[in-house]
Amino acid sequence: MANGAAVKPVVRFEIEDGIGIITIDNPPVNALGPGVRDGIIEALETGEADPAVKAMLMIGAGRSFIAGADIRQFGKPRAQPKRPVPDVLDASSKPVVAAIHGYALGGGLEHALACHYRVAVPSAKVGLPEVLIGILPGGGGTQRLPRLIGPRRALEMIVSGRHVPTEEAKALGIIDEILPGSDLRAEAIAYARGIADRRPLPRVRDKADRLEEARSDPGMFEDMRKAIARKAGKQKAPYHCIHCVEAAMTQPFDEGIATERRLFAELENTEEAKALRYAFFAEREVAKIPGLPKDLKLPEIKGAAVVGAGTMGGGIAISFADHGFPVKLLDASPEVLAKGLARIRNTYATSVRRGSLTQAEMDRRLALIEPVEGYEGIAECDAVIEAVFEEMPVKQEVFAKLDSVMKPGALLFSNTSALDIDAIASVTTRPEAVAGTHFFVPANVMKTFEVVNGAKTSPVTLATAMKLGRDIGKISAYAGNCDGFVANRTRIPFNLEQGLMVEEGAMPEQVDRVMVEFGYPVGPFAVNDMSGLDISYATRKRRAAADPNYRGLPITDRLVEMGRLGQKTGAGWYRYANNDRTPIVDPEVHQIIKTVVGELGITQKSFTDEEILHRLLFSSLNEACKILEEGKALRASDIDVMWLNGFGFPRYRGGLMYWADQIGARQVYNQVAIWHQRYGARWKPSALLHQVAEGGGSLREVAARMPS
Ligand code: 3H9
Repeated sequence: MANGAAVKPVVRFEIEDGIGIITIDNPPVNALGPGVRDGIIEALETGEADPAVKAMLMIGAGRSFIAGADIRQFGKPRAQPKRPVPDVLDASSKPVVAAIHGYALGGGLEHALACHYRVAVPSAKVGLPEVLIGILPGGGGTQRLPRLIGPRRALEMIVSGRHVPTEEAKALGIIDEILPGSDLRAEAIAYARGIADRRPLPRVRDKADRLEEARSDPGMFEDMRKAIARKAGKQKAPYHCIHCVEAAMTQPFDEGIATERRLFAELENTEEAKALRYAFFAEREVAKIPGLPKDLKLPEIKGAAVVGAGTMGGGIAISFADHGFPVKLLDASPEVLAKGLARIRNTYATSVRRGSLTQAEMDRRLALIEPVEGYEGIAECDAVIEAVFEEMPVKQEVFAKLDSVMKPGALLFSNTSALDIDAIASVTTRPEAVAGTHFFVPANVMKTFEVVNGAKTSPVTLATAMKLGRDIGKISAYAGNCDGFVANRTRIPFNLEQGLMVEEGAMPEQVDRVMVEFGYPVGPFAVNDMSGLDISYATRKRRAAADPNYRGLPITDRLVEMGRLGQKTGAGWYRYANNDRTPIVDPEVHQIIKTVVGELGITQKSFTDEEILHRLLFSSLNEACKILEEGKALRASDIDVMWLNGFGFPRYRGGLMYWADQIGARQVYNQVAIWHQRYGARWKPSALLHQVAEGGGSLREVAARMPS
C-alpha cells in the first residue's frame, strides 16, 4: 500500500482448543466479495493439513454470518474462486460447523448447508432470497436444501425468498442446535469440540431420505407454478427456481448442481435481474440524506401518539404496535374512538383467522394501543402523528393544541398527503420540531413512508422521522415541501390521464388489462373501486369550487352521483356479484360513459395498448422530472422506491424512472412534446427531461446530480 497501512484480511484463521476458527470479516454484512471465498478455501486447506485441528468453525465477525454473494459484483466480469467453497467442504475430512448470528442468506446459507453442522443464536435469520433479485441460489442451495428439509418446504423457501427465524429453521432441520448466543464464539467452539470425533461426517449432498419421502407428491412443482403465476407474471427467476428444485428430485447431485449453474448463468444478466438489483440498492440509498451531520444525536422515541382514530390513524397505530411500540390513540369523539378500536381489533382478528398471527401475539399488540379521549393523555409522548381530516384549518387547530400540551422536545408529525407543512408548522411555537410523515393506504401494510422537510424542520427532527419510519418497518423517503409532495404529486397526472382517456375512447377494462399486463397486480380502475370512488369526489368538488379552470372528471362524478361507489356498493367502474371482489365488465358503465361523453361533445377514438401505457406513465414521469429540477426529491431512485413500495409499480421493472431509462429519454421527450402540442400546458416537458434527451445520458444518473 502506498501509505504503508496494512490491509485487514477479510478472512482470518486461528486455532483454539483444537478447533480451527475461520472468521469472515468483510463489513458491513460479510458479503462474499473479492477474496472472501479464496480466503475461506485457504483457511479450510490450512485446517485440513494441520493435525492439531480436530474440527473447524465458520463464523462471521460484526453483525452477521454471511449475507450472501456480493450483489455489486453481479453483471460484471469478476474473478472466480479457485474452487467452489461447497466442493472444498464436501471434500473435508474434518467436521466444519457454521455458527450463525445475524443473517445467513443466499451464498451465506449455501456455505452453511455445505458445512457438516449448523448452530445459530435465537435472533438469527436464514434464507435463500436470490429470487428477489431475479436470480436463483447458485451455490448449491437448490440441491442441498431439498435434501435437508424436503422439496416441498425447500420450494416454498426458495420461491418466496423469505427470511426464516432460528426457531423455525431448527424445526425444519436447517439448524442442528440453537445456542444461547451470549458468547457465540465460545459456545460454538464447545459445540465443535463435542462433535469433533463423530464419524461418518454428515454431508447434506449424501442425504436421500427427504427426497424419497417426497416422491409420492410429484404434483407439487406444477401446483407451485400455478400458485405463483399471477404474482410472478413474466419473470423467469421463480420458474427457474422451481426447475432446479425439481432437478434435485430427478437428477443425481452433481447433475443437479450443473443444472443449477446453467440456469443461474441464464438469469444473471436478464433485464429483470438488473432492475431488481437496482431496486435493492435504491432502497438502501433512499435512507441517506446528504448534508446531514453524521454525529447528530437523535432523541429516542419510546412511545408515540396518534391523533385521529379513523382508518388512517388506526392503521398507523397498528404499525407502531406491530413493531413493539406503545402507542396512544386519541380521538375527541368516544364513538369514533370505539369504532377505530373495533376496526383495529378486526384487522388483527383477520390475521389470526388466516394463521399469520397467533392469538397471544394479537393480544400483546392490542395491549400496546391505549385509547385516549383528551390531549392531556398524550402530553408525555415522545412523538405524535396527526391523522385527522385533510383540511388545513382542521390540521392547524390540532397542531396549535399539540403545541400547547406536548412536553418540550416532543416531535410533531403530520400525516398530510399534500398540504403545506410550513403552514401547519406556523401555528406552533416549535416549527423546528414539525415534519410531515405521510403513510400510504392501508397504513399498516404499505411500506413507503414519505418524510416531508419543512422550511424550519431541524436536521434532528428530519433524521428522527426517517429513523422512526424504519423502526416501524417502513422505507423512509425524503420529500421537499410542495403541493402533493413527491408521491402524490407524481401520481396525480396518472390519475388525471386515466380519467381523460376514458372520455376520449379507452374503456376502463382495456386500461386495466394494459396495466396488469405491464405488471401491476391490479388495474387502476379496479383499484379505484376498492378504495371507493367517493373519496376523490369531495376533493374534486372542492377544487372545482376554488378554481374555475380546474379539470374535473365528470364520468367518475356521474358514477358517484348514481350511487356506484365501488366494491362497497357492489358497483363502480365494474359490477360485483354476491360479495365477490372479481370485477365484472358492466355494459351500464359503457352507457354512462357514452352519455357523459355525448354531453361533453367529445369525439372518441381508439387507443393502442402502448398509447395507454405511455400516456399514464409519461405524465407522471414528466412531473417527477419537474420535482427533481426543483430539488423536492433527492434522487430519481427515491421516486422509484416510492412507486415500488407505495403504488404497486412492478418491481421487476425497477421503478418509474428506471423504466423510462430503458425506453430512452429522447423517445420519452419526443412523445411528451407531441402531447404538449396536442393537449396543452399540462404536458409541458420538464427542462430536465429535455436536458437528458439532448445530452443522451440516463435520467436517473443526471437527476441525482441536480442541485437541491
Ligand atoms: C447470492 O448469494 C448468490 C448465491 O446464490 C451464489 C452465487 C454463486 N452484497 O440492507 P442494509 C450492503 S445473491 C453487497 O442496509 P440491514 C447494503 O447495500 C445475495 N452489498 O442492512 C448496505 O450498504 P450501504 C443473496 C450488500 O441490516 C449494507 O450492506 N443475499 C449485500 O437492514 C447494509 O445493508 C441477499 O440477497 C450483498 N449481498 O439488512 C441479501 N447485502 O451501507 C441482501 C447487504 O453502502 N441483503 N449489502 O448502503 C439484505 O437483504 C440485507 O442487506 C440484510 C441486512 C438483511 C442482510
